[in-house]
Order: sequence, then C-alpha cells, then structure tokens
Amino acid sequence: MANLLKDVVIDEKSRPKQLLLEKHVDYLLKYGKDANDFEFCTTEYLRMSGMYWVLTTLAVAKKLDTVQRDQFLDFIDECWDSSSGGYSACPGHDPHILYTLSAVQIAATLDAIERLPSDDIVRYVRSLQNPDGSFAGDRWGEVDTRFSFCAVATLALLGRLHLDDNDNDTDNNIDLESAVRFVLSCQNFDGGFGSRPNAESHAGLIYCCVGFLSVVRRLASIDGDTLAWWLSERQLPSGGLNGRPEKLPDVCYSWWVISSLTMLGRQRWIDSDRLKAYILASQDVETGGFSDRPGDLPDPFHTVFGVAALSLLGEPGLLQVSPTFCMPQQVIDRLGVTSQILS
Ligand code: GRG
Ligand code: ZN
Repeated sequence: MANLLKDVVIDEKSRPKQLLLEKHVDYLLKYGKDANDFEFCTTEYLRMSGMYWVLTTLAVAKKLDTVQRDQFLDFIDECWDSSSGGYSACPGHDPHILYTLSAVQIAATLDAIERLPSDDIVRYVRSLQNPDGSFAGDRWGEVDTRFSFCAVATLALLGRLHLDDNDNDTDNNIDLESAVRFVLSCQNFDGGFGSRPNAESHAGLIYCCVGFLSVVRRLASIDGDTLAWWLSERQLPSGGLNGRPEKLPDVCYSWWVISSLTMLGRQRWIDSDRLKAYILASQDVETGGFSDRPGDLPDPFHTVFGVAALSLLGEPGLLQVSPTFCMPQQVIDRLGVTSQILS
C-alpha cells in the first residue's frame, strides 16, 4: 500500500531566499498593539503562550532591548492564581500547566525567575500528577504527554527537578520514575510517540516526549534509530516537513522535528538545505512573520518556530536555541540548567 504524498509547489523565482529578520521584528513589535484587532481578541485563550512566542523570537533575534520588560512581568503577575499556584493564559481564565510553563519561560528569558512564587508553582505541578505517572493539564483532568513535558520543564527551569542519585528522594517534587514509565509507554511500534498509550504518532508529541526524556536525561531508554527514521520520513519534496504521514508540510513541524532529531544527535537525517529553503519561502515579505506554508497569513506561533528551527540549522545572526526548551541557550546556561543531547 502506497502512502499518499501531499505537498506544496514553491515558485523557485519568487520565493524569498534570505532571512528577513528586521521585518519579523517589526511584525512582532506591532502585534498586539491594537487590543480591538480581531485576531488579538480571538487568541485571548492562549495569550500567555503568545507572549512567550513573541519574546522568544525577539530574544533569538537579539532584540530583547526593544521589549518593555515590565509589561511582560506585570502580565504574568496578573495571571497567577494564588489558590492553585498555577498561571492562566489571561487574567480571569483558569490556570493550566501549559501557561504555567510559558510564564516561567518568560520570566527566565527576562532574568526574573527569582520574582516567581516557586514553592506555589511546584505545588501546582505536583497536584497535577496522576498515580500512573501521567500529568493532567489542569484540574479538569485531560491527560496528554504535552503535560508531562510541561511539568518537568517547569520544574527544571525553577531549579526544582532533582535527578542526581545523591539527591534525597523526598526532595523530589514529583514521582519521577512513574512519570518516565508513562512517557515510555507512549512510544509506538513505528518509533514515534502519541498523546497517550496507543495514540497515533505525531511530531508535536514526539517533541514533548523526547524533550521530557532530554530534561530527565533518559534518552538512552528509547529506540532512537526507529524514531529518527520516522522523523526523517516527514520531509517532503518541497523540503518542508509534515507532522504525520499524508499531511501537508507546515513550518511549525520544522521545529518539532528538527529539535527532536537534534536532541537525538541525528539532525543530519534530513536535508537541512532543502528544509531551510522551505522555511525561508514561508516568510511574508510584505508584513514580516512566517506562516505555516508559502502564501498563507503569518502568525507569531509559526514565526517563533520558523526562527528557532533556522537557529538550530545554523542560520547566522541568531542566538543559539536550546532544542529542549525552545529558549535561548544562554538563558538556560545562565540558570545552570542542563538537559541531555545525544551526540
Ligand atoms: C515550550 C515549545 C514548547 C512547547 C510546549 C504544548 C507543547 C509543549 C507542545 C505542543 C506540541 C504539539 C504541536 C502537539 C500537536 C498536537 C496535535 C495532535 C495536533 C494535531 O494537529 P492537526 O491535526 O495538524 O491540526 P496536522 O498537521 O497533523 O494536520
Ligand atoms: Zn503549524
């Protein structure tokens, strides 16, 4: 049985071939200035992550000096829920582990980790772990490997994840062994990972599971060759990557796939020149910003993952990005946080 290939055709003559970094910075600095803008209003439910995407792109573009630091830090404070200890996407919304990670990432990038209520955030993360080791996203109980990643990444950035044998077990804020067992139980026969045991392999969830194993330094526990084969099969004739078989290419999968391959020490398993060409072709030459595929409308989500993927691929003029945390590596180093990257 043949696999159906869906792809886009890129016009060789008109495609942008250089990184238009200044335009992307302008696009992001303008984004969100008009609170009545339709797109801004309809993305309220993910605002905290949106702020992380914008801030991370500006940081990787070496333009952190252009942001109003207090605007970001005040926003985080307004989104904190003192009773649970977690952060919401927007003031008045329910706290969620995803937005808690984004808030911690924002504070880390702005060198303001010490301002955070760390004990309460740890209490929130711990409250979401289930007896089988999995994590719920919030008090309503949805379980997903995304939340396993968010849990350990949040604790690691706060300096509250203890991995050394010498560390006292009671010191550990979550049950690490069952957390690892749960993530490993989500690896499929094809080498990929899904959201839960037996769920379809998907590149976004592979990033979460590989990222989780990178944070807790257990990458040796998985079959890296089969997984890297599945990931390399994501590259299409256009050079772009899809998130699973028979799907269209999309710039965000450049990140989910290339970061996973980088953590696995197998970045060369895809053709990076062709991937670079696809990502650059997805820039909006008029407004700035990246879209999912050439010709579509840009957004901050595809902009951060386009720029971060280009950084991993060695694009000059950008800060080095951590494939595990999707943040500037110098921020991770400043915090003294380490993660496992296979060579
Ligand atoms: C710190 C970078 C960072 C991330 C935090 C939330 C998270 C952790 C990662 C998200 C991973 C991700 C993109 C998961 C995708 C989940 C999924 C099943 C998407 C399906 O999307 P479709 O069907 O897209 O709309 P395709 O491309 O498959 O058609
Ligand atoms: Zn996408």
